[in-house]
Amino acid sequence: MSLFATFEGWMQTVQVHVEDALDHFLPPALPESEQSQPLSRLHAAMRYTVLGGGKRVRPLLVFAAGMVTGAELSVLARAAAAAEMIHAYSLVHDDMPCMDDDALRRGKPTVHVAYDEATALLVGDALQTQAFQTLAGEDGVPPARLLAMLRVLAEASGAAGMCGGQAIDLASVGLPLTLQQLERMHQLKTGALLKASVMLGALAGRELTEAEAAALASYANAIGLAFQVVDDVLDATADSATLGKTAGKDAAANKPTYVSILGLDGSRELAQTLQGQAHAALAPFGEQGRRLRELADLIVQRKA
Ligand code: GRG
Repeated sequence: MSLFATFEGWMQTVQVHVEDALDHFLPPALPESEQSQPLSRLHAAMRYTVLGGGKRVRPLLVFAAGMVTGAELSVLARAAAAAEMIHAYSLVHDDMPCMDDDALRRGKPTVHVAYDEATALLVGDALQTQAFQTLAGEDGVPPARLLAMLRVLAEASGAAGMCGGQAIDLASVGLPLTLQQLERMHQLKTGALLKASVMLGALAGRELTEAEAAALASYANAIGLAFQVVDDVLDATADSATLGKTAGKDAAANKPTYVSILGLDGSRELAQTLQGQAHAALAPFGEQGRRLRELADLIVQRKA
């Protein structure tokens, strides 16, 4: 996959690789014979959840970071599929009535609506373990490196990352959070998995120096926050058809957001500042950091 293709061409190539990898690593579609019916329904619901939708931002970050360290495409495909499975599981659970209670995701009925609540719960559980099974099956990196990759994904997904952030989010409805508290929540809820995607891609290739690892972490922190700031702006300004999910939910649920604290202009300014920080952090990587730089731009300029 050439570094010198256009960004759009590179993105399309990555997205095809990722779609193939997800199709391959998800449990297969089963015939609906009587004996296999419950399993066939679970497999179908997992495939409904993951395949053919979403912007694939986390897989793109995995592949872009892999270009910095010259990682093999097959290793990146597994890591990207694993990160996307964790993300997809979090969306399924987040949409359930006991959490954010939403009926629309990626332009389709959410899993508990298309199937039922118990299936949605199981889809999330099974996708989470499938992610680790997928990554653990990699034999193209040294075992110690693979262990480090598994740890990065586990830490980002669990109580110290996404689940912890979700707990803070659920407890924050109607509360006047400070900017610092809001930032902490998002660092965990969405930032941790975005950062893990960058680190997974980088770990898939050559050894990083400490300074390089710190530079990548700083890039990842900036784009993780920028992603959320832009999400809040879009939630307040775009329509549901464009977003493929219910727009205006945060205000309706009385949730603190960047827009509620900084206003629209202040939020847009912050997103641009974070974009600048992300670019600056990539300086040591020169041309190898090009795809990461372009992804930072995409995250800040996206319209959905
Ligand atoms: C349920 C454990 C658990 C965690 C849920 C990530 C998350 C935590 C909830 C998602 C809620 C939400 C809509 C957050 C805003 C930012 C975000 C993660 C948006 C969805 O990610 P995108 O825009 O979605 O990358 P696609 O569909 O493009 O993959």
